[in-house]
Amino acid sequence: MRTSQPQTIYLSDYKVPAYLVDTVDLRFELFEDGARVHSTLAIRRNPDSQESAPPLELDGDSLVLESVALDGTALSESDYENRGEQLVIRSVPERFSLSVVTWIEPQNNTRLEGLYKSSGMFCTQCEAEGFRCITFFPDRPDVMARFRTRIEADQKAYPVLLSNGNDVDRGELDDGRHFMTWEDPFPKPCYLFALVAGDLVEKRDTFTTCSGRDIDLRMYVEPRNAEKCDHAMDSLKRSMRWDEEVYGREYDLDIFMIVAVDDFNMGAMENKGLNIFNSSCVLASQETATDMAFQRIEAIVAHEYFHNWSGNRVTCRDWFQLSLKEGFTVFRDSQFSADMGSPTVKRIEDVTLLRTAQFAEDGGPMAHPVRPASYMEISNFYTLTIYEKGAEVVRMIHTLLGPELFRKGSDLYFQRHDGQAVTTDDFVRAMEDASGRDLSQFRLWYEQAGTPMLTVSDEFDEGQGVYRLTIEQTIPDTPGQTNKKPQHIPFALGLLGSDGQPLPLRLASDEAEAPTERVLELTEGVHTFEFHDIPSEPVPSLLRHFSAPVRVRYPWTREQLLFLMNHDPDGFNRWDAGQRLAVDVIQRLIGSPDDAAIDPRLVEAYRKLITDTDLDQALVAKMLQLPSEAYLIELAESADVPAIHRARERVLEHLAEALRDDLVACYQRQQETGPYEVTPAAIARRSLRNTALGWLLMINDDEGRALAVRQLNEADNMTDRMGALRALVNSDYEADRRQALDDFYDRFRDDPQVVEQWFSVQAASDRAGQLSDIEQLLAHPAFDWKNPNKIRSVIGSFAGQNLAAFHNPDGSGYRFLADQVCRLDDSNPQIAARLVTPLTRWRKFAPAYSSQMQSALERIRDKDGLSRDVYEVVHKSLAG
Ligand code: B3K
Ligand code: ZN
Repeated sequence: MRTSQPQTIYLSDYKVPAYLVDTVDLRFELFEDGARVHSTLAIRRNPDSQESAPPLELDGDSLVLESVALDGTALSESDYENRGEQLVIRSVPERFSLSVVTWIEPQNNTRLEGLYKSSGMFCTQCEAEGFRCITFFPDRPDVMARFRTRIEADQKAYPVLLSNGNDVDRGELDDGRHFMTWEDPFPKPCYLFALVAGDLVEKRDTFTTCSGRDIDLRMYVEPRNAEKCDHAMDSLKRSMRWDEEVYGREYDLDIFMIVAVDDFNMGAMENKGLNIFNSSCVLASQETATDMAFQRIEAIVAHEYFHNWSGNRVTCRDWFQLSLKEGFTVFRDSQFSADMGSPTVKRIEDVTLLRTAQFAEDGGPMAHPVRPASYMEISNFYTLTIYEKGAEVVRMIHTLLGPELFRKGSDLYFQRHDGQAVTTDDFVRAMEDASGRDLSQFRLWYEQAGTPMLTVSDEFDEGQGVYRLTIEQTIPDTPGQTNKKPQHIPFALGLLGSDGQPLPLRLASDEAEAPTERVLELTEGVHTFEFHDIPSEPVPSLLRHFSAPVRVRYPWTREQLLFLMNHDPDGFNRWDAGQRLAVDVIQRLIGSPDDAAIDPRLVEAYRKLITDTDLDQALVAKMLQLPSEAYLIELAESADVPAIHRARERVLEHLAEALRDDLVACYQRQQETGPYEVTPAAIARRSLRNTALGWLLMINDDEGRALAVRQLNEADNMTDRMGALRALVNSDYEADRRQALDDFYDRFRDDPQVVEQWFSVQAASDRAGQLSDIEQLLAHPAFDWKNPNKIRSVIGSFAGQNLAAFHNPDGSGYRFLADQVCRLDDSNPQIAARLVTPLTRWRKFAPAYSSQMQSALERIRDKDGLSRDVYEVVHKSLAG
């Protein structure tokens, strides 16, 4: 817990560590009332450090210090200073061994950082600064050591004892206890340390690497989850193969382990050789997990596995470099998912997240560069900017270099920095050195926050056959940053002729063979490009594949958007044109009378999507999703959420009424024929069917209702069951909704992952998730204040997805959220700080809302003993 005013930490203050640790020898004695940790460190002065005879400073948090010995001699209390958060020994030799014994209480650890208990098992989470909650240590990623770990525990309660590396010893002890010793040959920062002890079942498989080594793959789960491991195991093997084929990366240890735990602050953690997962991000079966969950699990398993190279073998010098491993690894997992499924759909999903949530972050009070210059609490910087924008930055390098040079660059990066803790700049330099390209201006993407805005205008000179495109870039001010420099932006585009055919893009009139798509490189404030031999006024297809994380402003007409929806060879831009058209229609309706007309062209465009079975059905399934309320808010100047919600619902209802018969036909056409599969085609089928169902229930269609009830009872998979449940929950059929929810709960009450979905579908619904309903969910016996998934599925879904209810004009939603944040701040500050996010956006909303959001933030600010996590978010949000 915080004892003083939180301090700001600056990148510019970085100093190399004064001492290095070569080896760490750990012995854990695990008991029900606590754990004793014996640590012996082999320490030596860092030859690169300029300091002369610096004191040894070790980090610690919530530790009871039992003893300290230097080179085997016990130190007395006058030899060291235990400042609580630091253990300082003023004078130490050049090279020595330090033995420290600490006592900790995992059973009372509700922050879920360091060593804690979850469903009766011991587990750890050390990134970013959790290792200091286990023992005193220089808890920074540029101190890399070889770890040896002995775990001792009761044999019956904890038959499985795991840590990083290879198991080298095991045996029995007195009193029914046993031990196991693990040794990790690869030096690693302490944030990658992990320990697990529990009564778990083991699932085994093997993988033969490209050089012919057999790797032992193991998953450890609670016995009731034994049947839910296959998908993750298959995903792991696909990831291992893919990383060999696409990046030339082979796995290094002989064992790779995955453990599922129920109480976990985030999705998963890439500890060396021992990945720990939130149960909801690894366990799946057809009956209990939706298609989305299957895809998410595959992506997260891949992401954590890929970290073995991008993160573990080559790690971060300091936490300002977090995107070095996260941005690159998200880019790698998105390439993997694209290869495993539909690349266009994957791109649409990534861009949707980026444009709604990351752009909002980049335009809000917590905006920070991909490489931040300062922070108070590093846990607050595991953000969409570090992860998703960071991945977009790597993607742009890939676009600028092309796949071959990019691969040369990544090979050089891994070879040059293997075993080192490095910076984002080292990554860019490897890309430069391998490709010969100058990326100095490109580096601004790491330094400047804010989403660049590209304003595009064009003119067509019919006489000359020249089409001129002018692109101006501006980057908005963000906290602490003004007057930004133009960035280096790859801008992919194509031009379509009046017949819908792509035109050759001749940048010079004498260019013979011209491509129909080009990547223009923007480096200045304004650029004008001329395209020659253009027969008639073209329709531009701008920023294809979303080639840069920017906003584009161009005066599209609805005709142009409809034309692009039908003809653009870039699937992503077809989808984007549809989104822009729908946004335009919805925006015009906001605040207008209920009988205002809705453009019939939108209806016809959607009719074509629903009825034309020759179209790519996976793309169609995405195109049918109207822009979300969150995205419409992001686009608004001063958002009135209930008005946005009404306008969007009116468009949905209008579409559903006009297309009613086509929707029923679409539903019937998409019936499942074969066994359940998670392929793009099958996912699209289920998505289309469930979209049709949802729309029919929006208009209280009795046939739709009957279809939903039948689907709910007969579904053989969770996607269809959840699709029907969601449709009923969001409908006006109140009795059916209640019945459906009760039946569903009775069927799945023993499965926490499904109960989380059950909470979430209600909390996110404007029909079933009014504030009084949310309060009832919090009082439900299955709700658990210690379990982050439950908190997210009720409170997070309400504030993040049930936007009309959260933004109730009476301010009750805001006060409710503030109260929950204050309550959680004591038990789990990381989760509390995440939950504040919707309030931090107060400047986006119309004054009646924003003033009440500010009051809610003030209410949190005034809580006694506020954690550093929440302090930082709340103070930055209220500032300025
Ligand atoms: N590296 C972890 C995230 C750790 C978050 C710590 N607050 C998971 C991941 O990104 O792979
Ligand atoms: Zn990661």
